[in-house]
Amino acid sequence: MLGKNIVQKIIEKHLVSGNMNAGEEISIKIDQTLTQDSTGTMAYLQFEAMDIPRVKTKRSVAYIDHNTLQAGFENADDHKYIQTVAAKHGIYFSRPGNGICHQVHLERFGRPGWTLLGSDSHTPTGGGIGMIAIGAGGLDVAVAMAGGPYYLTMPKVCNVVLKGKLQPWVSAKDIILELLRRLTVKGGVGRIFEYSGDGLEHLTVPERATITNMGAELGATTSIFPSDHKTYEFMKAQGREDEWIELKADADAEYDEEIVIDLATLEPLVAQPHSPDRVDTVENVGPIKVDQVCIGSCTNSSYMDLMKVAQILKGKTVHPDVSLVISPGSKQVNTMLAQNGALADLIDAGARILESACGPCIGMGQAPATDAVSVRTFNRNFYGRSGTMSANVYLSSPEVAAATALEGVLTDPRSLGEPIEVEMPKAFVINDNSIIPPAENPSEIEVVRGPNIKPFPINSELAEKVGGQVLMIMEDNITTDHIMPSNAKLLPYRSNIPHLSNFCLAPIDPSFPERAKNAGGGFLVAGHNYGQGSSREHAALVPLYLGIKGVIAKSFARIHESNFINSGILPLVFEDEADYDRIEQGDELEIQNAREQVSSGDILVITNTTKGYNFNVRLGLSSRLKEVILEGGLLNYTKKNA
Ligand code: MIC
Ligand code: SF4
Repeated sequence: MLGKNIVQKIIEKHLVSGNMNAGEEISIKIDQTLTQDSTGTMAYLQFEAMDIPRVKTKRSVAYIDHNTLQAGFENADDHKYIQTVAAKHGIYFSRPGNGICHQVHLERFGRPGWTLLGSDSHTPTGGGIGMIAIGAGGLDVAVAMAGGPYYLTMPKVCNVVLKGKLQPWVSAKDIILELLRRLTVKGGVGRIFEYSGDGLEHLTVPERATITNMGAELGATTSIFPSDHKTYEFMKAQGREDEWIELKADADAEYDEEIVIDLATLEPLVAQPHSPDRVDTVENVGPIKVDQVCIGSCTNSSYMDLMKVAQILKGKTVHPDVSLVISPGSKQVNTMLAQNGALADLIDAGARILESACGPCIGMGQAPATDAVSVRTFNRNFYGRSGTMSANVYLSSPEVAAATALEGVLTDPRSLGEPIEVEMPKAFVINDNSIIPPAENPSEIEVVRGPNIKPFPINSELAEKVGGQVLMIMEDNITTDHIMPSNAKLLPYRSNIPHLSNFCLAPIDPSFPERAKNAGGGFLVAGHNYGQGSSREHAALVPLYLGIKGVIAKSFARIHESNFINSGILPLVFEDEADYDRIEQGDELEIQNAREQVSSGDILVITNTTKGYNFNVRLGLSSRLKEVILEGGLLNYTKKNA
């Protein structure tokens, strides 16, 4: 009997169906769920539609962290809805101001060896504490809350061996940027990254979480670290040592792949506009002039990160041409910075302190000036995401960001001299008074639905003949920020699909929504990795609302593809990539006998009736997923099989 790696150990314990062979469909039991407010309203509307009185998970938490700019009534309406629906159905509610879901979950709820499903693509942050933590669409999370298993394709497990120790001023962010440099934003698709090696000895849980967080940018299913004495130290400092278990790979564990990183050779890195994998050393990119520096987000807003920043800024002044904004990751981080005086150091240096929330990371405020350069400790620098189309966003470690804020140009922190040391606190300040437990008498709770909460579209069963026009042809790596942009003006409408539909794919072609409406829907065509980035199912629900029947691409990003299936939209892959070059916008396509073609095999024939030729596409789904497609989506399927 061969030894097991950590991924196999946890999945085996949670396996509901299938075999753990890479590429096969499995389903696993989910211990915990998390939602945040921008995907949460939809997830809870879907949960309500299932008619289950109380969640069946061990712990479900609803966070408010995205929509905290309340420029109108919309966001506050959503908060009220989520708070009341949570109270009624057995869900813990993390109030606005308590922090970013992934940071708070790591501090207060994450447990080694458990599974977590979250309606946010950075849920893998929990891998830093030894969880199998996966991002999914809201409907999948709703099903998990209802006690259903989570279905996924068993990924390959890649062993990432971290050797040695980082040099001073090089940090965890540089490790994950190095992986992005090597593997690109598609390099992790179909994989889980499991970390090992003597380098782990020098990485605390929050640093490990920075790495697992940004594994999402590799397209990975998730990433995970062992649970060792460093994990114990962190959990003890969080007053949760009784929840710790040891978790390590067997000495003879096998992996599908291996990558080795010699930590001592890494240098401070940055990802250049507009993709997290356009990585180079700070030194090579050079001292470009910077207008804005943002420190925070679920990637780098921990106590340790901000203490480093405070030490760098202490007694100095932010460069006059730079706007420095800082959003601490949680109430715990904020309180501790305030108590030990570091907050005063940040304010004194000229930093603008924002509330503990996603903020500028999702374009909720702090949009940079025209043509500005913004250096951010965040995880995504997709085109337009900052809220300013002409801005150029770079991603870096907190050390690079702080040094840059002082100098006004992109700065290698090694130029600051003597390295700084920040110790993990022996005890974090614990006060969970912003986490409201569910109601003891749920029947007394009335769920509050403001006028911003509109019904969501539900597909009907797949038709015999599926036809329509090619409405748009797109290149590789289109993100969900292109498909369904999020910014301070749009994010408040996450419960309002009709309103959002006016902005679908607008960053690529502003005329798209109107063209789609006039044509009564149709098909989209795309290159590789279509739909990378966010888990937002709005990037599927809005196209559904616009009548999109199928998307034909060279390949899809994992979460986006399942959001399509859950909505009953066909995610079709070109059998021969040369066919991508033959199609033109405006061509009429037709799938004859669609139901039979979907049921009977993996290859479907599409006729281009404008040009008069047939081509093949692949719909390589399990028989269960084919049923979901035939029924017109997961909700219909779940109801039918309940
Ligand atoms: C993001 O980072 O893009 C978000 C906003 O957190 C999304 C969720 C969303 O679109 O609401 C994500 O990563 O899943
Ligand atoms: Fe929030 Fe940004 Fe993290 Fe998404 S990536 S959860 S928007 S902080």
